[in-house]
Amino acid sequence: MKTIADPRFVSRITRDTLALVMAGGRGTRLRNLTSHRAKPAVPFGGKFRIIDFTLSNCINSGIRRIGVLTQYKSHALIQHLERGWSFLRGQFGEFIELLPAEQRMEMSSWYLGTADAVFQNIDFIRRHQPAHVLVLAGDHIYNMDYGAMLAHHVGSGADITIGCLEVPLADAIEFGVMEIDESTRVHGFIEKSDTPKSMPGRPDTALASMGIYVFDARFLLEMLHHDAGSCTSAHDFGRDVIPAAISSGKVFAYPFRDIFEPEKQGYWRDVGTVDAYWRANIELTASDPGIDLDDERWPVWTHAEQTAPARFTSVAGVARGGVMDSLVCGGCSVTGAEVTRSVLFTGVDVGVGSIVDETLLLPHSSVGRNCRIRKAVIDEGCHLPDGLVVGEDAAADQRLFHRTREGVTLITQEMLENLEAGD
Ligand code: ADQ
Ligand code: ADP
Repeated sequence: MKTIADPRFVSRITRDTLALVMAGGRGTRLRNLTSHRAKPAVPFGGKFRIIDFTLSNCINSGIRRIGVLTQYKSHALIQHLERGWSFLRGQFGEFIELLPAEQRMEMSSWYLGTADAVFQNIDFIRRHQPAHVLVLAGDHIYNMDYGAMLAHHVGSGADITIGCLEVPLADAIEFGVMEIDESTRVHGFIEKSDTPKSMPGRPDTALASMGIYVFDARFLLEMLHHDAGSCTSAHDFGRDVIPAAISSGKVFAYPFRDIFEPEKQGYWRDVGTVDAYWRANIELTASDPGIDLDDERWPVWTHAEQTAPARFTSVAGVARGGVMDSLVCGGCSVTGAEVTRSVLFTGVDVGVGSIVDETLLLPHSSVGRNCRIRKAVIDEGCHLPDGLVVGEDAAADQRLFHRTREGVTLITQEMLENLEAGD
């Protein structure tokens, strides 16, 4: 690998990079949480939305030319980006531009796979003439310095560099799994195999793709043209483009490390299922949460609503009350209620005599009086009626709401409307 003598080496590469954030997938495994919004727009960690983490990584890495590819139910996502992410307005060539799926005249379909989504924006790439294109997923929670990955890409002379991490073999069926040699060159890549390969000498671990790729811009355009002409392709990076590139070009892996403690793998969460989403949020309430949302060296940007301070009120004659091991955002109000190991997103109310435990209350939801809510995800704007009990009777939770394999109950506004209507 080349030695990097020039101190401006990385900054020059990040300036020559165009980032494309794929934010169009539906995320069907998040069930009803994505019936009205795209997965990247799902609220996370109290005051953020999932896409904030990827966009913050770009900004913090010095990448300031960003296109966001939207498609499925993009209204909430677009609104969030306009409110929170419009500070790069094109001065100095810096921008965050929304690229909605257009039904182009000669094509009746929307984006097919991820590679097609990029192919449809080929003019956008050409216009900005980047040397490198960084393709990112808008639906993971992690802190990553893309500058280090880009430097690795340029240093190794790769056509494509794939971000990768070690995952338990049992989880590997959900990922693209790769085989690499000592020089980190990739020799095999299989997308979501039922029998994923383990790492050499590590039978319980697989090397998974993070679904993030650095492409040499010219190579990307060639690959996309080639893929677009194929009638057998699903036009997907993981299924089609990466395997084809391994035979025609140089593909390298970049092992994902913690930004500040490079000897260990960094924090990364795929919040693609209700269980994983619930778990990643609840983890934030631990004393050592794995990701520091308050690290000034790597801030997470967002659009935050203007709210009053959170309010905790005691009620005469009500013994219980208090909030412990929880995140509570602005505009919340907890009145004579007990909240433990929970995340109260912006503008949440918990009423007198209620107990809330291991629960996510998404923005502007509320819990009435004398409720007992355990291990639940309450969607935005849901108002739980007085006396509701969740998390104690699995059969009832399953009948009235959505109950996951790991026993998390998801409640949405539609489900509550059905409940009121007596369904
Ligand atoms: P998945 O995340 O399952 O696997 P996919 O569903 O193709 O792959 O989504 C990738 C990203 O692109 C997501 O952020 C999604 O929202 C977005 N997206 C999907 N289709 C889109 C479209 N048509 N337009 C715009 N955006 C779109 C991928 C890789 C695996 C890897 C995992 C890691 O394919 O190899 O292991 O990510 O999570
Ligand atoms: P999951 O993440 O749960 O596996 P996804 O819905 O993200 O499910 O993935 C299935 C594929 O279908 C993705 O490529 C996704 O972008 C695509 N997809 C989902 N919904 C739509 C839609 N409304 N229009 C086009 N493609 C979609």
